Amino acid sequence: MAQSAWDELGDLAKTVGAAKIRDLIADDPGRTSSMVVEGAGVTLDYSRQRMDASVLKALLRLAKERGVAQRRDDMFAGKHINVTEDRAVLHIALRLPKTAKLEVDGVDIVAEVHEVLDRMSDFATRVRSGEWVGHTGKPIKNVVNIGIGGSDLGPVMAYEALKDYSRRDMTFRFISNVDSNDLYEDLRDLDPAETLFIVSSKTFVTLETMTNAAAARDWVKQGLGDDADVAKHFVAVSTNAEKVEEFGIDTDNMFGFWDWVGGRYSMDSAIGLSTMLAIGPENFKEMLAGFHELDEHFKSAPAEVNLPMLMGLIVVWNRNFLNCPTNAVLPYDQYLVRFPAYLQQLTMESNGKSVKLDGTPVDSETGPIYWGEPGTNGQHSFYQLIHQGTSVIPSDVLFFNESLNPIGVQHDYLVASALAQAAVFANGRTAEEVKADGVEERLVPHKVMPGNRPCNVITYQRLTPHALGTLVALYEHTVFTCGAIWGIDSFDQWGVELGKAMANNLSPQLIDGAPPTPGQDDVTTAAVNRYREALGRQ
Ligand code: G6Q
Repeated sequence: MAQSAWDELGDLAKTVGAAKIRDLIADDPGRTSSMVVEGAGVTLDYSRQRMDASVLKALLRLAKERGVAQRRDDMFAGKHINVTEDRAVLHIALRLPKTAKLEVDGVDIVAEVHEVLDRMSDFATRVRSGEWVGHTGKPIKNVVNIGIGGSDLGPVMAYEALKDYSRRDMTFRFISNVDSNDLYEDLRDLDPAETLFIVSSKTFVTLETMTNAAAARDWVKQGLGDDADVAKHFVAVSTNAEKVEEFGIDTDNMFGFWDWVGGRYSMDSAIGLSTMLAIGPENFKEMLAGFHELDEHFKSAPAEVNLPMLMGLIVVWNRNFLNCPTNAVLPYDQYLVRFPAYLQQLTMESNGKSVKLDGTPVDSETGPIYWGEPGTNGQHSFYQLIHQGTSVIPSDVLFFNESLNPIGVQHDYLVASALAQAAVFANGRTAEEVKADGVEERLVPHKVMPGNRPCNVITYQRLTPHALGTLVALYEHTVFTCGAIWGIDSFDQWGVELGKAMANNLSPQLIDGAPPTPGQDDVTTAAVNRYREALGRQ
C-alpha cells in the first residue's frame, strides 16, 4: 500500500524539516520565484519556510487525500458543512455580485443579501448626509457599535484599517466589554443628541451586548429626557427580529443577516454597518469586491498556486510536522493595529477544536495560537523571543508597497525593517558571522541568532478597501483549509457558548445571592461568596 501523504510528511520532517532555512535558500536560487505566488492583488512569498518542493508536493497530496477541494466546493454550494449546528457556511455569499445565482433550500440568497445591502447603503447615505436626525433634530456625528466577539472585532478592525477612507468629521466608537469602564470611556465626551447606536448581535441575547445596549438607552434618556424618541438613536443588526422588537428597536431599523453567517465571518454582512457608515457605501462595495475576488481565486486557482490553500498547508506543516504551537502575525502597517486581534478570533475560535466532524478525537494537533502586533513596534518588545527564545515561532510578515500617508523615507524604513526581520528569522546569524564583526569571544554565544524561524512575507500594493477584503478572505480560507485537513468543524464554537451560559448562571448569584447552580464547584461558590462579602452584600 502506498504511503499516506501524512506519513510521507512525517519522514520529510526528519530530513527537510531538520534542514536550515539559510541552506535551503542558499542551495536553491530558484526559490525566489518558485515559492512566490500572486493572485487577487496579493503576493505570498513563502521562500523562507522550512520546506522545499518535495514537502510542497506531499502537502498538496495531503490536501487531495483529505478532500479539501471537495469540502470547499461543498461550502460554496451551500451544503450544511457546519455539522454540529446543521448549517450552511456561506459568508462567501455576502460578497457575491447582484448578478450571481445561489439558491439555498429553495431561497435565492443573493437577492436577500443585496436587499439588505441596498437598505444599508440607503441608511448610511441618509446618516452621512445629515438627513437622518436624532430626537432634537441634530444630525448624527457619533456612531457607536455595541457588540462583542464576531459582532465587534471585525467592525473595529475594519474601521481602524480603513480610517484613512473614513469620515473624519464623525466619531466612531466600539463598546464590547460588559465592564462599565468600556461604556463610560466611550460615551463620556459624546452628546446623546448626535449619537447613533448600532446594537450588533446575531442572537440579540448576548449578556454583554444587551447589558450595554440597555445602559446606552438609559444614557440617551438621561441626556434627552424620558420621553425622548430613542428609536432615532438606535438601530439593530441581528438575525433575531423578535428580540430586537422586544428591546424597543423598530424592526424597520433592523438590518438582518442569516444563520449561515458565523459571527467571526460576519464583518462583510450587516455587522459591517459601522464600517459602511465610516467609509461610505461605495468603499464598502469595493471591500466586498475584494473579498469576492479572493473567493473566486480560492474556488478556481490550481492548488499549487492557490494562496489560501498554500497558506493553510504551510500552517499544517509548521504545526503538525515542525511542532510549532504558535504563529505570529506581524503587519507592518499601523492601520492594521487590530488585525492580529481579529485574526485571533478567526483562527482560534474556528480551529481550536479537539474532535473531528464525527465526534471522535482528532489524530493530531489542531489550530495554533495566533498573536501579534504591528511592526515595527513589536520589534522593540517580543521579537527578542522569536529571535532567540527556545520555541520556534513561525510568522506572517505583511506590508504594503505604498504608504497611504508618505512622509520622507519613513515608509522605506518600515519596509526595510520588515524585510530585515524576515531575513533574521530565516537565516539567523552564525557564530562565525558574529565573530567576523569583531565581537569579543564571551559575547559570541549571546549574539548568535539561531534563525530557522519560518516566515511568510505577504505584500500588497496599497491598503485599500478592496485589499482589506482580499486579506480577510485570504485568512478565512486559510483557516478553512487547515480545518478541512484536520477534519474538524471550523464553524461552531461550543466553548464560547458554554462561557455565555455559565455567566448567565453566575450573575444572579452575585447580584441577588441566588443559590449555586446544581453541580457548581466549591471553589466557584467560595469566590462568589467572597465577592459578595467584599461588597457588603451578605
Ligand atoms: C463568533 C462567535 C462569537 C459571537 C459573539 C457575539 O463566531 O460566535 O464571538 O460573535 O459571542 O454573539 P452575538 O452576535 O450573538 O451577540
